[in-house]
Amino acid sequence: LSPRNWLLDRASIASRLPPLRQANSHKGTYGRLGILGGAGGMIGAVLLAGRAALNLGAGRVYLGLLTQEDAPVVDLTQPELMLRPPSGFFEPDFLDALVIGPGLGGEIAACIYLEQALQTSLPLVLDADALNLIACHTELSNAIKVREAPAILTPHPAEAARLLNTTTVEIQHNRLEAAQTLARQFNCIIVLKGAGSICAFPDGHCHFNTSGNPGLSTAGTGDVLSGFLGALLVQALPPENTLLLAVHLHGAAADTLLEQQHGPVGMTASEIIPAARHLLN
Ligand code: NPW
Ligand code: AMP
Ligand code: MG
Repeated sequence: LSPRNWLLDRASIASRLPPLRQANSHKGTYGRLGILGGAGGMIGAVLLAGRAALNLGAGRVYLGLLTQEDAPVVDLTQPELMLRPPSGFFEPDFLDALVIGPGLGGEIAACIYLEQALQTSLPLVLDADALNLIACHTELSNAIKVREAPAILTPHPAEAARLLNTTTVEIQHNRLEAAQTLARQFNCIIVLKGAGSICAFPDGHCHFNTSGNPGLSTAGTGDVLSGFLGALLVQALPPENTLLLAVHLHGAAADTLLEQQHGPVGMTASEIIPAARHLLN
């Protein structure tokens, strides 16, 4: 650790929490989030992100699914979520922030929506297949670099390897350097996920997360993190605070489950959501 690199622990998030809710607030006070992804076979990724966003306090959450066939029109377990055609997400003034990538896939429609997302002035969370598309298309990576609005990129080690044109093993051997390179290269905020996630900023400073456990090593936990990030962005938390709070809370929720239940085996992404809500309130 150097003076520019800090541990991200419980004490460091205390000053980064969103303000307490005002008695006369309404859903409009807490923002409108769009989440775009969910190609065939990966609809669950968007549903998890959407449920995560609602439970961390987003005022309204809209889900845009890429899948054409047999697409659900409502989430019967979480009917508060609004499922809409993704094209409507780009109407002027419809959203306050956009998460794009969970289960997005790599089809041409995914590429077109990502290009549109990068052209907006919305704060963005770029996750999963959005990162894989950016790794493959120079025009998309250039579009990020020239954006002025904030973007948070959330690669796991394999996604980081694709972005940096290297291997997962190399990333894991040089995690700090990889996170810093990505932040500088894209001029964006980065979380390089995995045990001890590293949050890196374009000016070179980093935070090492201390929460979390191997119970999180299960499908969908990254999708939940992207929903947490989106929820905090639409509640107007500054992007740096959004990243640090969401990353720490996500791991801390898993730690609470580990303490309260029988161990890490069989922990699910869905269970992280109410545990994080409980910690935030
Ligand atoms: P290995 O196996 O070690 O070589 P992919 P994905 C590596 C959606 N989902 N440390 C590891 O590589 C996502 O949103 C949908 C080291 C692993 O095999 C995406 O859109 C779900 N290595 C899409 O699926 C739930 C690590 O990465 C490889 C690592 C594909 O995303 C699941 C996998 O990466 C999923 O979220 C670590 N900490 N973490 C749903 N319910 O709809 C990862 N790796 O090939 O990018 O696949 O992450 O599953
Ligand atoms: P993804 O691979 O996109 O589903 O994201 C997985 C999430 O779980 C990330 O937030 C990781 O940091 C977290 N995670 C996975 N495995 C571990 C682990 N062994 N310890 C701590 N966090 C983990
Ligand atoms: Mg993921």
